[in-house]
Amino acid sequence: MKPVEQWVFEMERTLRPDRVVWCDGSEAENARLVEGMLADGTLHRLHAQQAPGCYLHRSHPSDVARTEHLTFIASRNRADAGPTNNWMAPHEARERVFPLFDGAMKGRTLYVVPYVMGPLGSPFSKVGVEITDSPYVVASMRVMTRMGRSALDQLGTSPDFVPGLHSLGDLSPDRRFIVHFPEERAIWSVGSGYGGNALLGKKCFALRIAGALARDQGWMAEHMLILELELPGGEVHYVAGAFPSACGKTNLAMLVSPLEAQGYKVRTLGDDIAWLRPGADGRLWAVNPEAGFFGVLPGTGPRTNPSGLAMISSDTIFTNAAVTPDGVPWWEGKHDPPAELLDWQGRPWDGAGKAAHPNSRFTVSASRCPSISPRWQDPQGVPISAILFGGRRARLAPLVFESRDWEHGVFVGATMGSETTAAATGQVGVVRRDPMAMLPFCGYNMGDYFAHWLGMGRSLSRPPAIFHVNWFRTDARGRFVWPGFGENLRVLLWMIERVKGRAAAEETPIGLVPTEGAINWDGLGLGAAERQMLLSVDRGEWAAEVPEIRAFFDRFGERLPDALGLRLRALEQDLTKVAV
Ligand code: GTP
Ligand code: SPV
Ligand code: MN
Repeated sequence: MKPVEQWVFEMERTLRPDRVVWCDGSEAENARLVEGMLADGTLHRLHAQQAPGCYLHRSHPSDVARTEHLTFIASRNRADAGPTNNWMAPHEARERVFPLFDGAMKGRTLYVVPYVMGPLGSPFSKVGVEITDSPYVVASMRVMTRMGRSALDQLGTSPDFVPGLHSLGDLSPDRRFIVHFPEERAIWSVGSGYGGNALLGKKCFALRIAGALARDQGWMAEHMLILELELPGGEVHYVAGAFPSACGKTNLAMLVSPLEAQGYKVRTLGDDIAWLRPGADGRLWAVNPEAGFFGVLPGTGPRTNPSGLAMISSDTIFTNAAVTPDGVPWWEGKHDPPAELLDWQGRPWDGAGKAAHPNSRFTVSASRCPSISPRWQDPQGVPISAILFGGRRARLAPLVFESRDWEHGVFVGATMGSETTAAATGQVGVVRRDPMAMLPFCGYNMGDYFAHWLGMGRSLSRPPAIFHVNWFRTDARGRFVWPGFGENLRVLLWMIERVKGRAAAEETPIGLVPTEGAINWDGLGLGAAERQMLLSVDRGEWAAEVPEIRAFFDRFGERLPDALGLRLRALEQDLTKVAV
């Protein structure tokens, strides 16, 4: 028996399903699954002309987003999970969590879902196998990964796969656990059918488990978009960007250039996860391990994200969207609400509250993206010129600034703050530290993760420049000052000019901020006060941030790299220096 068969055989004994199906990823198999889900109400067919090949799924109302408080790292030593992760002793997981799988698939079908993360045949790709009792998860994994026969072929008789055990259980948050074993490279998830909790290739494997592998093997697994920027004359740059959940990765990756006629083009390689490695040329090379997009619906509209909107016009699974009685999906920001609408739970919408769930999402193949780059499946990846960190900050952070060098860039990433969003359950709009947008996704001690970042910089002779952006600054009336979306190109262009050593910048205590003349503001209709606000660095506000950063750093104790503590002291001194 192959190792994968052995594992499935063992799990069957615990799960006791009525049937076992090894998924081949074929069109016919998918059609069968969809038929079954239409019949039992897991899926609803959408409008044949206006949403061809599209389906609506309504998840359980208590299962609508990642649940970070129910997500655990089960390392032998608590310190290896670090202060920012929930830790569970492996024996406790066996005693508390594993019994929830006992008989969990009685009366259900067990699907074996083999999948590859990364382009097929790429030396950087990795195989995972998810066992699940959710046909919705199977259909989603087929879109989000290279799933089925090709994955089994790539695995062959090798034991080198990440096993992921998933059951819907009874969907109760009281019996919901998402547990990662970074030492054994395994995942258990029970009690949720939603997104990152259940599509185990995504955050569980490609970030938390892969991150631990990457630390050991000298590469990086990051919560990053990847985009391609073409300049007039054909020069091409690749940019990776880490923004926290629901903070703009998909939208930036699919940006439609307002300067297309002048030869500035943007293409998409990935919208959520990047695996990055040093190349023989001393540069950092990136691949997108995913094959699809699981993106935020609200805010996806003709002006904000026209490529995204076109991409999801067919062959898309909509989860927790609103819908017209005749089956056209709708969400806030798509266009004006139609006269009659059912909300995300299928109830007639009275116009109060949100019709679509704030974390409603689309699942669609990357190949449907009109702006997809011809290199998105390049087995070697693409060389990265610049890394962006970004948060959602109503105040404080300027539109953009550049770090002074790699080490300073790591400090900028490590000290990121961002307002929480609907992507995870809990309060929305509260500023929290979210280093490198990885707070919920780092599978080991984050102090060690910072050290790994510093070490990666030392292994690159031509490291990317590192920037910080903030599209979300608001005015006194609470409106976004910066137009965002397509206009973010102007910030990308300043960054690329910086990389090429041409654009002007001013030193500030936090890093290099564009001079006002270095950004192209033409046609944006922003007044002098607004431009000034977008580029200002308020020493007092930043000084107030320092104690919060220090308190965060202090949690890591000895595991915090000295360089970061020294950078914080230097920042504090700079901020308190009287300006001359
Ligand atoms: P995850 O998939 O959760 O990791 O999120 P993401 O980082 O891909 O976020 P996404 O691009 O889906 O954006 C989330 C929300 O922010 C959407 O409602 C967008 O409309 C909004 N958004 C994205 N970019 C901008 C921007 O430049 N300005 C403003 N004001 N809103 C934006
Ligand atoms: C995120 O929350 O960052 C997501 C959605 O990309 S999920 O796949 O649910 O994690
Ligand atoms: Mn994400």
